[in-house]
Amino acid sequence: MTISETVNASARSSQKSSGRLPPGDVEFYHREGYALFRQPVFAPQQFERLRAIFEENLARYGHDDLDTMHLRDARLLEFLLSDEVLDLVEPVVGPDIGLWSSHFISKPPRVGKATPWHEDSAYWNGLISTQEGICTVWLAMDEATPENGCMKVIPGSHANGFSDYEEVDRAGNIFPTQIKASQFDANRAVYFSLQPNQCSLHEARMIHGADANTSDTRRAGYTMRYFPTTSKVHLERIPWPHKIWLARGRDHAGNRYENRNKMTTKRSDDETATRS
Ligand SMILES: O=C(O)CCC(=O)C(=O)O
Repeated sequence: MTISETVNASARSSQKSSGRLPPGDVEFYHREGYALFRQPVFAPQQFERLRAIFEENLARYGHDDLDTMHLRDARLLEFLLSDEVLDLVEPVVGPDIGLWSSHFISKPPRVGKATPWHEDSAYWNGLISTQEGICTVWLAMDEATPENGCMKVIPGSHANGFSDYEEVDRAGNIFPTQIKASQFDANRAVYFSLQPNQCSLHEARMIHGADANTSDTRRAGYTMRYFPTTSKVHLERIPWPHKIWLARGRDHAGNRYENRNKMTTKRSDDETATRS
């Protein structure tokens, strides 16, 4: 284990599981690499506001250009930095949380491409000091089913994070590569059917993907991604313009956050923590 992995592990083991995930689900997440939250994440009106922002951006940019939308539309930060989401993330990431990224992944009816089997960690290799502890909240914007291409995962596959990949047909897939079939047993896949405003959480090293949308209904999800701030984000190595936010707690790794000087932590409710 590297030093930063050790710090991450100890941050997690000392955390309270007082958030929105029951302790059993937290333990399941660490063992299997994912958790399902089949309750409304946001209050109905708040979710409708998020959906309206999503529809506006979809109409403006199209299905294929919705990555890191919060860098273009600051209204999304209300949701990405909300207690509703961070209270789900804290029990698995720990008390000190950074906002790593976000992406609306929208698959239109009938023509939506597949998300090939992959590990997020393989795509982020070298951009952050460790992939351990990074968590994605996948919020269903539409109902997600096996027919319209809901998320699918291989339980317990988050030990490695760097499988062998091969090229895949770009026309039918949203990424250019997939994990070689010999590396895992696809028959063990678990499909995440979700209602709108419910979510799943998965660990960055988890093997996961989604089938093409062969149904008559759209499948859109909002991926909200978080890292433990014991990890160092190498912004200078990220080959696209990127920014990170301190979402909760404090930094341990000398990261440069967009909101570094204006963070109010939830834990110290009345206290505004000014950071230099
Ligand atoms: O929504 C999808 O199709 C895939 C999502 C995904 O790969 C992720 O959240 O990391």
